Amino acid sequence: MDSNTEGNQLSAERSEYYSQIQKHSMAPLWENLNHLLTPEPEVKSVPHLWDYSELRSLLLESADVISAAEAERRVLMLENPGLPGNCSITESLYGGLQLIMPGEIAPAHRHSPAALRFIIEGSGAYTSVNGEKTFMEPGDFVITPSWTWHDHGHEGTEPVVWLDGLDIPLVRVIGSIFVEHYHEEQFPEGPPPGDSLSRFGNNMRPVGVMPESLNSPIFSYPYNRSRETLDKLSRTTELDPYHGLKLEYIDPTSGGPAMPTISTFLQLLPKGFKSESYQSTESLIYTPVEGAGTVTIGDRGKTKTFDWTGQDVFVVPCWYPHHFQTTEESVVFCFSDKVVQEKLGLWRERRGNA
Ligand code: 1HN
Repeated sequence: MDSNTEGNQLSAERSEYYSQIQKHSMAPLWENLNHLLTPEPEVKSVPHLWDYSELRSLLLESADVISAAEAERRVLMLENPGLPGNCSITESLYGGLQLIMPGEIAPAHRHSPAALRFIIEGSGAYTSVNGEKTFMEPGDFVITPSWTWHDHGHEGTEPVVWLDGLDIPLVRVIGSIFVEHYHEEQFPEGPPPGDSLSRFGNNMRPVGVMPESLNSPIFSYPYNRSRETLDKLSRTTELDPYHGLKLEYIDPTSGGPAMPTISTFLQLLPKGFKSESYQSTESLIYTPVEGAGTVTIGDRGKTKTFDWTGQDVFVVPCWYPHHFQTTEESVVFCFSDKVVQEKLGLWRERRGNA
């Protein structure tokens, strides 16, 4: 018997054995070890950009297809091309563009996954979280913590669009998904708009009040405040070669991230800035607010460069080296699963190509 025949016999024997053990819901680790443990992360999601100027009219058309009330939430999900059918923009996070038209109401419900909103266009719409309304303007960052009642409404005159980010894929893998519908269309009105921001958003807090949840009690971070901060700091702060001027949204009562499962950032990249190559294990979803530039994502030979401008959305998956180059002064929002990875001791970064 030559060695080849011997090999074939061996593999026939093995596959017979594998089908025997499969009947008992068992599988050989030795056939899987190499793809289970890779020297570096290998994720299915791929770098991708959604060009808002290209998809805006399709998004607005969804208002003719279905009402917000019928849809419950009228959202076009942004599905990563590497994860089709998964309702995921990256391995751990969900992204979608939500449209609300004047006069519409998206009815009250609550769920265990947490949500963030980043406003893309329009004004006059609000979201209510446990009865407190927040009117939303482009560039505002708004949080809907896990298991809080929320509904959306629109008292203005133009379409309003925001980017939804949820930790659904992460919560789903754990299994802890719950949803409940409120018995009326809207949750009863509670504190006046802006109440939480006055209470906790001015570096003070009411005496005797201890934070009750893992979430920031400020659930709206208005763009005008964040933008002004970036503007002031950019005059006095040395730029980070990898991040430009990057600020994290925090919970003022703890100093930690604003949400327990999603990290959120706003970043200024001056005109003509070229960042150094950077990679980290967090999967990032970006949406520029102002300005324009490019992002180059990937390794040797397999790089992709995307042109971006305000309102686009793009993804940098886990462990992809990337760098930015701007043609205008730019402000960019991004969110990721960094906070989860840090809590689990899994987050890593690599600066430069070393
Ligand atoms: C949801 O409740 C909202 O409340 C948006 O606006 C997107 C995606 C999946 C599941 C629930 C919202 C959602 C969602």
